[in-house]
Order: sequence, then C-alpha cells, then structure tokens
Amino acid sequence: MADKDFVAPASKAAGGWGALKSCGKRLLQTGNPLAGARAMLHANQPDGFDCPGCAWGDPEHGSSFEFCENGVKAVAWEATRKRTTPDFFADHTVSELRGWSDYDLEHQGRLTHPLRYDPAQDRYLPVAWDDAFAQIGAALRALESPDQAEFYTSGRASNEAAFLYQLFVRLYGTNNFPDCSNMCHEASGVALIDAVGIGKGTVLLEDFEQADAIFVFGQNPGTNHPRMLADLRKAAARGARVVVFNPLKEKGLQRFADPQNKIEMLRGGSQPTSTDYFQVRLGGDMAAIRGMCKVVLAEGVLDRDFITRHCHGFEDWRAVVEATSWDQIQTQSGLSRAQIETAARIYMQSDRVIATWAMGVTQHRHSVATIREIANFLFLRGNVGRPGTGLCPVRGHSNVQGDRTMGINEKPPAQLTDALERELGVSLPRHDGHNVLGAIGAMLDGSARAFIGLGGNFARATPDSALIAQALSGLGLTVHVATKLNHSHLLPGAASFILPCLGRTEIDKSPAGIRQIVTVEDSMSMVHGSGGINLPASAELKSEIGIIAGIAAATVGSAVVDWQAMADDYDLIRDMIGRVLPGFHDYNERVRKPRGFWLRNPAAQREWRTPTARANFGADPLPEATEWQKSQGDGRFVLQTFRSHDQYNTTIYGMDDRYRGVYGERRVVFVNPDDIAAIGAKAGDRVDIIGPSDDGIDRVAQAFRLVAYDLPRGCIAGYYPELNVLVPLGAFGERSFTPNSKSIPVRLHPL
Ligand SMILES: Nc1nc2c(c(=O)[nH]1)N[C@H]1C(S)=C(S)[C@@H](COP(=O)(O)OP(=O)(O)OC[C@H]3O[C@@H](n4cnc5c(=O)[nH]c(N)nc54)[C@H](O)[C@@H]3O)O[C@H]1N2
Ligand SMILES: Nc1nc2c(c(=O)[nH]1)N[C@H]1C(S)=C(S)[C@@H](COP(=O)(O)OP(=O)(O)OC[C@H]3O[C@@H](n4cnc5c(=O)[nH]c(N)nc54)[C@H](O)[C@@H]3O)O[C@H]1N2
Ligand SMILES: [Mo]
Repeated sequence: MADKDFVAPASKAAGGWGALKSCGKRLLQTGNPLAGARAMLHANQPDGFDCPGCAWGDPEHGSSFEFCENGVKAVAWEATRKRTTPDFFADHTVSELRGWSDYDLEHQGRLTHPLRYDPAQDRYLPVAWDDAFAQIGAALRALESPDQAEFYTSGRASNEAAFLYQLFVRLYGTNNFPDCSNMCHEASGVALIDAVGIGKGTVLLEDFEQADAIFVFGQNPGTNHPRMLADLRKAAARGARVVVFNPLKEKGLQRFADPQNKIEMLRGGSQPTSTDYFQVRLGGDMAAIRGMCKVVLAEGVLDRDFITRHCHGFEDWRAVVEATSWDQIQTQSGLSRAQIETAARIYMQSDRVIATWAMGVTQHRHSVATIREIANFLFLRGNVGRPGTGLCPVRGHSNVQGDRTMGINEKPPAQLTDALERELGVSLPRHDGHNVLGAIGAMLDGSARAFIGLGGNFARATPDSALIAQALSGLGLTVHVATKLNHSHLLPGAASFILPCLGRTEIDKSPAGIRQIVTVEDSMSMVHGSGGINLPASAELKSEIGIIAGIAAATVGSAVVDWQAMADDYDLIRDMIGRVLPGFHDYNERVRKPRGFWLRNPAAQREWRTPTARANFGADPLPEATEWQKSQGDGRFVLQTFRSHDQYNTTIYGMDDRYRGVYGERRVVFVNPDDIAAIGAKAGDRVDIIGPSDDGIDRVAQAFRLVAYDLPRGCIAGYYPELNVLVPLGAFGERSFTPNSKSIPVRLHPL
C-alpha cells in the first residue's frame, strides 16, 4: 500500500522544527511566554523542578537544557496566566459547565480559591480554607466506617505529598487507595514482582548507551516520552538495533530530528529511531514474543549459566512454549513465522538487550502474562542484571512510581504497616482496600460514601463514563485537590469541595520564608529534588502537602502526627520516610545532590526477592483467543484508545495530532483502508462506534470521522478520553484489574 493512501504527515520525522513551532505556539497561548520559557530552562535541572511531562530519566550531567515538546506543553499548561476565579464560578452554573468540553474547562486557566458547592444555586462559591478542612473532617468522621471513603491519587503527587496522604488515610483507618496506576502500569508491577521480586524496571539511563538491541513494545514515545527518542536515536546511530512492535507506524518511532542538535536542525536532517518495525495485531505481543522464544530455544543459543544459577521454572515454561503452535502464534500476532524469525535473529545476535513497554502492553486482558513473557524472553540470554540489559516499563505520570514506593497501595505491604506502627505507636488497618475498579464498584453499590481525589480526573480517566458520573454524584462528600477545573469536579456529591494547589513549577515557601523542595522518583528509580521557580498562580493556593495536612488535622487530630509541623518543613516528612522506608536513609542530604540518588533495585543486581529466591519463568499459555480473534468473521473490530499528540491524559492541549496528520478534531477513528471499503464507506465518512452491550448497557460513540491509516486489518484506534464511553467496567486485566482500554470489541455503523 502506498504511503499517499494515508493521511499525509507534515514532515517525515518527529521532533525538529515542527516540535519547536508547536512549543512556541503553546508558550504564546499561555499568555505568559516568559514564565513558560524560564520555567522550561529549569525543568529536569538539579536546581529546578522535575518536569511534570513524563517519568523518563534525566541524563547524568543535566547541564544542557533537556528540550522536550511534551515538557514544554506540560509546563506552559501549568504556567498559564489565565485564571478560573470565583467570578467565573459566579457566572456559570455547574450544570452549564457540564456541557463544556474537557478542552474548554482546562483552558479557563488555574484555579485560584478554595470552593464549596452550593446546591441551591448550583454553583461553586469561595470558602475559607479552615472551614473547608473542618467540614471535610466532620464529614469523614461521621461515616460509619473509614472503608466508606475512597482516596484516589494521580501520579503527579510528590513523594512527600504521597507519603503524608497514605499516613493520614491509614491513621484514619482504611487502605482504600484507588490510584491512576491501576489504569496504567499495574500489570507491570504484578508481573515483575512474580518474575524478579520487585515491581519496577531494572535499567538505568546509561544502559541505553550500552545495549546492542532495544525491543520497544506497545508505546508511542514520540508523543508520550519524547526524551526517550533521543536515547533510541543515539542507540540506532551507533549501530544498535531498535526493534519496534506496534500496530501503527508511529512517526516518532521511525525518524526523529533532535531539537537539541543545532547542526541537525539547520540541515533539516533527521535520524532513524528504529531499525526494524513489526506491525503486530492488537493484543498479539505475547504471541510474537513466544514465537521469538520458540526460535531461540530451537537454536539453543541460551545463557545456560544464568538459567541454571539464577532462574526457576525454565523446564515447565519450555514445555509450554514447545506446545504452542506456530499457527496460533501467527494468528494472534499477525506476523509471519519469517518475520518472527528475523526478530529472533536480532535478539540472538545481540549480546546486551533491553525491552521497554507501555500501555500497548499493559491495557489488555492478558497483560500480566504478556509481561511475564517479556521477562522470560530476557532471561533466556541473561539479559537482566548486566550493563546494557534489562526490563524497562516506561512509566506514565512523572511520579507514579514514587507514589507507589511511598505506600499508595491498596494492598498494604506488611513491612510498611509494621514500620509505620513502630514509628507512630498505634495500630493501623491491615485489610486490603479498594483499587480503581473496587472503588467504582463500592460507589455504585452505595457502600462508598466519600471520594477524595489528590489530583487527576477520575470521572474521565475511568471506563464507562456515564456510570462513573452517576456514581460520583451520588456520594455524600467529594473533594478534589487540583490545579485546573475538570469534569470530575462537576459531579458534586451532597457536600463538594475544590481545593486549588500549587503546581510543581511554582515556588513553595515555608511559613519561615524558606523555599521548600519536594522529591520524585523516575522510571529508572532515580530519586531527586524538585523546587518550583515561578510565582504561585494565586496567593490563596496551598501546596498539596499543606492541604493534606489541613484535612488530616481536622479529621484525625494532631496527637499522633504533628501535621502542621510537617507541612511547615518538608524535611521532617523526609526524616520520617527515612525511618520508615528502606533505601531512604540520609534522605534530606542525598536529594540535595545534583542527580539525587538511585533507589537500589535488587533485581538489577541479580538479587531475587521472590519466594523461590530466583528469577521466575512464567508458564502461562497464550490466551485461548485474543479480542481480535473473537471478532473475526463477525463484522467486528478491536478498538484501542490512545493519546493524540496534543493531550496529556484527560487534559486536551489542542485539537491536532501532528505526527498522525490529523488536524482540528478529535472525533476520529483510524481504520485500515480495506476495512473502510469493507463496511461500504470511504475515508472522511462518519460512523457510530458501537461498544459491547452483553451486560445490558448500551455503549455508543456517535459520529466519528473515518481516517484511513496503516494498521492491521480488524484493528482500529481512536482517542481517550472521548472513547471511554465504550470501555466496559467489566473488561479488565487478569490479576491487574486494569481496564482493557487497548482491546475493546466494537462495530462501526456508517451514517
Ligand atoms: N504528551 C503526553 N505525554 C504523556 C501522556 C500524555 O497523555 N501525553 N501520558 C503519560 C502517561 S500517564 C502514560 S501511561 C504514558 C503513555 O504512553 P503510551 O503507552 O505511549 O501511550 P498511548 O498513547 O496509550 O500509546 C499506546 C501505543 O501502543 C500502541 N498499541 C496499542 N495496542 C497495542 C498492542 O496490542 N500491541 C502493541 N505492540 N502496541 C499497541 C499504540 O499504537 C500506541 O502507539 O505517557 C505519559 N506521557
Ligand atoms: N480509555 C483509556 N482510558 C485511560 C487510559 C487509556 O490509555 N485509555 N490511560 C489510563 C492512564 S495510563 C492513566 S495514568 C489515567 C490518568 O488518570 P488521571 O491521573 O486521573 O488523569 P489526568 O488526566 O492525568 O488528570 C488531569 C487533572 O489533574 C489535575 N492536576 C494536574 N497537575 C496537578 C498537580 O500538580 N496537582 C494536583 N493536585 N492536580 C493536578 C488537573 O486538575 C487536571 O485536570 O487514565 C487512564 N485511562
Ligand atoms: Mo498512565
């Protein structure tokens, strides 16, 4: 199929002038270009703040300005001069605002005052901080059981905020910690704990400089982790193989012009970011990897020493691989045996191999099994715990990994509870709490009565948007700690508060006038300090930590923990973290060093904290049928919901998806041209997308425009969050409970 059959991209490479132009436009739109540019100069720099864009690691010597379009957008979005003031809320009822788009809501700018919902007027009105805290505390204390409250976390919260939050919630008496990572990399955590004893990646940024091959499964770094592209590009330039598995030909994974490279920018040149590209079917990665393993096993080029000395379960797994037919492998992956052999040969010829993955792997029913297979694949040739090798789940939110380290976990690890009990001298709840799906279930059946959101946009990020809206607005109490207005705030319960907080780019001063820093942990387990440099968006704002401390003091009192003292001096929070969590000794001192410190990962040093004390092969069979297989012969498609180039999760920056050549709209669906013909339509026509209804719920996304795109037949794609109406609550990953946002069975009805 010729390229011209597809939507023509503006230029052949990702990054480059396009990225610069887009950033310039973005900075100007914020109305505060200077603050934005100045802020960007300090992002991911030792003396500045951690970029809120993504969780990719920072180079060792961060002296040169790490330029990234994603980062610029995220920073400019926060550093905007626009404000959503009490006047705005006086002008608009909540019912009216519910009719606005995600884009329009957040483009009103930063929230400036604490607000309380007034049902009589259907408006949010200003409230004094202390009144808000007192009323929230009273409402939480009035619940019959602490387990009736759900405490959500989005992954931007700093380590200190997350630690204080879990401390408060556990003292209050519950482990209900639904968390954005339940919808994100949960499967990676579950699979890696089984495989290597820790739910984190084993690579450092330096490993990318030494790898002979990097296998990239199910991610789109051109948009979501642009700084990763620079590392892939460097790897390809020095002769390493970069092998991509993705149903779509993502532009950033083909070529990338580095905006930091002046010569390249002048010549308009661009460098390849991958060397080999395999257009796997949705949900077909496990089959593709198993196929590669089958080839490696047959050829016998194994690291036998590693397998004997370090691994458990090899023979059982080997039997399962040998019993898997090539037929099934080819059907599920959509790749031919010859293609899989080519990829396997690259693997066998490479001494040092890294595997990376993101949402294209984690948001399926069999995600945990797929990630186990990625680990099996690496174990075969000893590709864990050596320089230039390793497992690399590429995290989403900039501190989603740190939040988990700090104890945001609905299954309280006994070690953490023990340590907290010792520290505080009280007993804490040990029963499991709710994850995201558990929390939704409890809201829907009436057993949950309160929702507190530390950031995020729960109602838009979760599946079955209509049901969630109903669930949230039926609660007795909803509280949102946020920087900007979003749809979750517009579903008030009986009592409802919006509490505006400082962003990471802003100066956070203690009452003594000392500039406070917070800390974060990136995808490579590097922990470093972050201090804002812009003036706060409003004098009324409090830090997330100040807000948590206020709610905590009003709810559980200050006898056990002196919340105010903690909020006045974050060093005290870090001191407690150092006493309670392993690896955080001398925390205050070590985070003030330029690159921070590495949180030791035992698996990266071949120390396996698993029940077998070894690295475990996982012997799951392939799924009996992938969603793609189930949809065959029935006129159905499998839909994945992903991000455009102009959004940050539910935050919509703009209506363009430059790298995919879509401009000015988001209600589009990407479909193979032959599939478009097969439904009797043509590119540009509109279709209704009909979701699953076997549970009695009708799910329809209306009037989406067909975009012809190079993807495997039967596999289609469109944007989240608009398409969340189609994601059923009941379809989630085995053991990960992550909604299957990358394989939803749908039909297309041309209009
Ligand atoms: N600019 C920007 N940056 C972000 C975010 C953002 O929204 N905007 N979000 C942040 C967050 S929270 C996260 S989790 C990450 C998300 O980062 P990504 O995981 O890159 O996010 P998605 O857009 O969901 O992209 C999924 C990619 O996987 C592919 N894919 C889908 N299904 C399959 C499959 O079955 N197999 C394979 N092999 N590929 C598949 C899609 O074609 C697409 O390229 O990015 C983080 N960074
Ligand atoms: N269909 C589908 N659904 C998905 C996904 C998908 O790929 N497809 N991806 C899933 C993934 S990977 C994730 S991580 C979730 C994301 O889920 P969330 O983390 O809940 O959503 P975000 O859109 O990142 O949250 C945006 C809001 O966070 C607030 N905010 C921004 N910065 C700050 C800050 O510094 N402090 C505070 N307190 N608030 C702040 C703003 O008010 C903003 O409106 O969505 C999931 N949902
Ligand atoms: Mo995410």
